[in-house]
Amino acid sequence: MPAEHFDLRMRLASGEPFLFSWMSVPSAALAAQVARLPLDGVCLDMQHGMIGFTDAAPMIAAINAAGRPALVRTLWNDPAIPGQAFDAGAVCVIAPMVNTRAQAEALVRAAKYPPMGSRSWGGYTALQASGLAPSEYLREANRMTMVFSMVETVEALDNVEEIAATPGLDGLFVGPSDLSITLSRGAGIDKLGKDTLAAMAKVSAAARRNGLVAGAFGGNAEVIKTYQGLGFTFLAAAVDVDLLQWGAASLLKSLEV
Ligand code: 3PY
Ligand code: MG
Repeated sequence: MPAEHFDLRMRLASGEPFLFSWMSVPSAALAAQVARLPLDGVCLDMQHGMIGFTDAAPMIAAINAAGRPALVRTLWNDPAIPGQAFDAGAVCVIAPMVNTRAQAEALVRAAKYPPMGSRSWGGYTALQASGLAPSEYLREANRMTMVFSMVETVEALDNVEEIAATPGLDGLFVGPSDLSITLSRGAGIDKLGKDTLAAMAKVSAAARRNGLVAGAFGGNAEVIKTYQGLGFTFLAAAVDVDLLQWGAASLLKSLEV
């Protein structure tokens, strides 16, 4: 049996909300703290955060040491990256800007061992983090490790049924900022706008129809609650720098007389 925090699929199968922090700061010391917050996991943002792979590897180790699932939002839908993240001990990859069925198939190929895909062997750190012997890891990896394709453009929205039916894909993850930017043809970011929410309802329904996990970037309580109302269960709850700012603001507020 893998270590409990390593079996994200089992945890998500309960259908209970999974709320995770979103890190942008490249620090293993901070990751160790963030992993101990009362949230369900930690995602490293390697697209818009300042985190490169040499930063991510010790951060993933710190998150695993705290007994939480480590997730990675990759820089791009590059076939080299999912295997590298999983080898380092992450259990979930969220790939940005996946717009077509062919791109979703390429993502799954990169993330899974044969016969589902073409991931290459070498997960030394993943063996320690999971507590599995090599043969057990090879047997369990395609089930344990999860891969989400981001739906964050009008093109992806138009193709969402085909993308959601991609064999081996585990979930859809909405990037509401980019989605609202493309829906409005660059006019603005509106994570709670009517068009954004209608688009997100379509994504949630496609996920449900295809047995996928419905995920999205939330970022604050109002957005999280609204997205939960649309059926999203796997939600980025808050960014590390926002948590610090909110903490300071709440301290000052409680000092007011
Ligand atoms: C988006 O909202 O576009 C995202 O990628 C979340 O960070
Ligand atoms: Mg985005």
